[in-house]
Amino acid sequence: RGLELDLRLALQRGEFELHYQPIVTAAERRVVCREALVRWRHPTRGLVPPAAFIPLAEETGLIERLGAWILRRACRDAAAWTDGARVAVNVSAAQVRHGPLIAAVQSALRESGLAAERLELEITESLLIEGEAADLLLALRRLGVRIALDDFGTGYSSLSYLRRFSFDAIKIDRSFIADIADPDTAAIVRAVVGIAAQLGATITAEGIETEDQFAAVRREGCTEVQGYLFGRPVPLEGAPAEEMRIE
Ligand code: G
Ligand code: G
Ligand code: NA
Ligand code: MN
Repeated sequence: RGLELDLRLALQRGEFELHYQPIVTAAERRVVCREALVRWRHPTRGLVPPAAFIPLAEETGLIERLGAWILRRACRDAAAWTDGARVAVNVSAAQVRHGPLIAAVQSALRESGLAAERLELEITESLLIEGEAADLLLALRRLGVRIALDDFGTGYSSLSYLRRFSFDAIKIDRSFIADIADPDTAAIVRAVVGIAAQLGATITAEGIETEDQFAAVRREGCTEVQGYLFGRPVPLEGAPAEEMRIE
């Protein structure tokens, strides 16, 4: 496939960039975290969204090198932030299958000097199905990085994962937020907020687009919020023009 060859070349040429979306406190709208979202600046196709190349990177195993680059870039960017915000990096199940994630996290932290507790890895329920998920999460914990359960509520057995693993943050999937005007959905969000509080996890509401949705999640007790209402994923201001090579 043409795109696969392009992807290999893109890794060599450094055509990837990270955009960041803020996660803010519900109380004061203070930025406490920025989620890194990868984009491919293709020479002819323009800005390619991750849905168009992450699955291919996973199938071909290129996700190992791409994932390692994303971690290094995100940690290096965050180390320069003066507001002390965390950086959140998405990690897919295939990425875990294809490569030594622990080593990539360790070297990204070492190289950047970023404090481990400022790195948050966002994992989905599908990653937890992997055989070695428990060992992996334990090893990451020992490094001191934070673990967030992403898109909570969309998997097959969300509650059983909460019982087996411990998380620093739970991100309620944006499908719940889109529907939060419905009293039953609001009741589910309220219950998840209660569970997170009992487990000592931060609760983040994703995909907030309107003031009404923001008011509703605040009412239900969400402490951190993310969505177009607060900011879209954008390149860092004054992002260095110089490219960081992918090894
Ligand atoms: O940014 P956008 O909404 O187009 O992202 C679409 C999907 O791609 C999301 O599910 C997101 O988690 C995933 N994604 C974005 N950036 C990364 C990344 O750096 N690594 C991985 N594994 N997935 C990513
Ligand atoms: O799967 P994950 O939660 O990592 O997906 C993150 C994706 O969600 C990003 O690609 C981002 O562009 C998208 N996103 C972030 N905020 C909003 C929002 O308010 N509305 C919608 N529809 N998508 C959003
Ligand atoms: Na995410
Ligand atoms: Mn999510």
